[in-house]
Amino acid sequence: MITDSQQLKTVLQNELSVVKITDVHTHVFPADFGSMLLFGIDEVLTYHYLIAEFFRYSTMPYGEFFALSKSKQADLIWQTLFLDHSPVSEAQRGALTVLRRLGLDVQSRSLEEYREYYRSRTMAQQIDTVFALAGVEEVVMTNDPFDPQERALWKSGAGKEDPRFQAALRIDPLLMDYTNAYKILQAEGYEVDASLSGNSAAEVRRFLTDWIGRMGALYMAVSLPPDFNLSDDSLRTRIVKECVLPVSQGQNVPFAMMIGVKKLVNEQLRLAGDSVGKADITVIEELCTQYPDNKFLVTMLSRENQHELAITARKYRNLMVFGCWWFLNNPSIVKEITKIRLETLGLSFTPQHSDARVLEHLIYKWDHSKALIGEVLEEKYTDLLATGWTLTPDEVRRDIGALFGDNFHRFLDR
Ligand code: RAT
Ligand code: ZN
Repeated sequence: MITDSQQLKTVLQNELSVVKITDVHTHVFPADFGSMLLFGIDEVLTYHYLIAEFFRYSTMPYGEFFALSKSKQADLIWQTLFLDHSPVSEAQRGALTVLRRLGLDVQSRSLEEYREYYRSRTMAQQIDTVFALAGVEEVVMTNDPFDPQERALWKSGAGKEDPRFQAALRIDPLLMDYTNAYKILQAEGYEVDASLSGNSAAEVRRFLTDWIGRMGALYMAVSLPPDFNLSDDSLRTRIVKECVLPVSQGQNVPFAMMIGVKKLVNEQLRLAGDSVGKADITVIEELCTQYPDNKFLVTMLSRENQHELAITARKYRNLMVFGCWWFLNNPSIVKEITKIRLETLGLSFTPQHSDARVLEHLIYKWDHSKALIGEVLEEKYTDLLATGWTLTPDEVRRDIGALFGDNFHRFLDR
């Protein structure tokens, strides 16, 4: 039985340090994907979150920066974002958490010393080290069959060896750029046409089913603009209704929607050039109402959508809310959103994913998130104990397990 606040703190810390995390959305890959897995200090420093921050200070022409080698870009970012200014932003702090947890000397401020550490590391060793430090048991990747490099890897049988890496079928091109995507389907032997007529919808369903099977995908995913809706008669609406939803239901593979991205508001920043807009929650209500036998995983990018998203999840058990996505992954906002969700949904959601693009991101994203979620849980358990309710360490373990993976697996029901 937990009897006092000190004991509560200790139990929480212990459980958070041993919980085996399922990271439900990342951009990392297993070793047999070779160069698609980004790792190392230069990759950490050239994260697109940090590139955006670099250009807050630098007047360098964008093209000049992107023409540099990765290590030269990293040199510039280190100088500008770490040496010339104190690294107080969340992404800056993240890079330092990575160095510290890898056992490197943050005080030395020596990028060369950090690079030296990597000279003796293999990719396979680094994967083991990072997973252990982050407390991550498995990650769900972002797997794009429209990417020629990735498509070839899957077809050659890659991606099946390491069970720590689970697949998610990413279908942005199909929904956001059908006029080009259909050509790729055609080249792959699917009988589709530009206007989705005739047998096309059935062929798109066949394509989705084939790729879910080939990857063993846990869910299908797409990132969507703030104005996403299904009330128009666009090709996107038709593909969602005639292809994605039937396959999603038939294969018991949820449809994950990540809503609220304004793509490339500043094209010159490339991957760092996307922004955020407030979306309309109505589309989620409609989907959950009209397709009660479908399962939806949803995260939204704007802070303004978070309360209504939590309320919507109260209405629909076929909706699993997940993560504090991208621009929301700031400590102040993670705490706020996690509180809203706990107060609204109890423990029936998935509070965080890492969105790691570089292997070592797993370390900082989970270190920081675990601490924040732990603080919110401490507050909520303290309020609970004040009612006279009793709590055991086993119950705390159960609750933390639910938040960091069990809810997701239960929702998948596979
Ligand atoms: O957070 C990010 O790195 C974004 O660029 C995207 O990856 C986003 O999470 C996505 O999956 O589209
Ligand atoms: Zn992502």
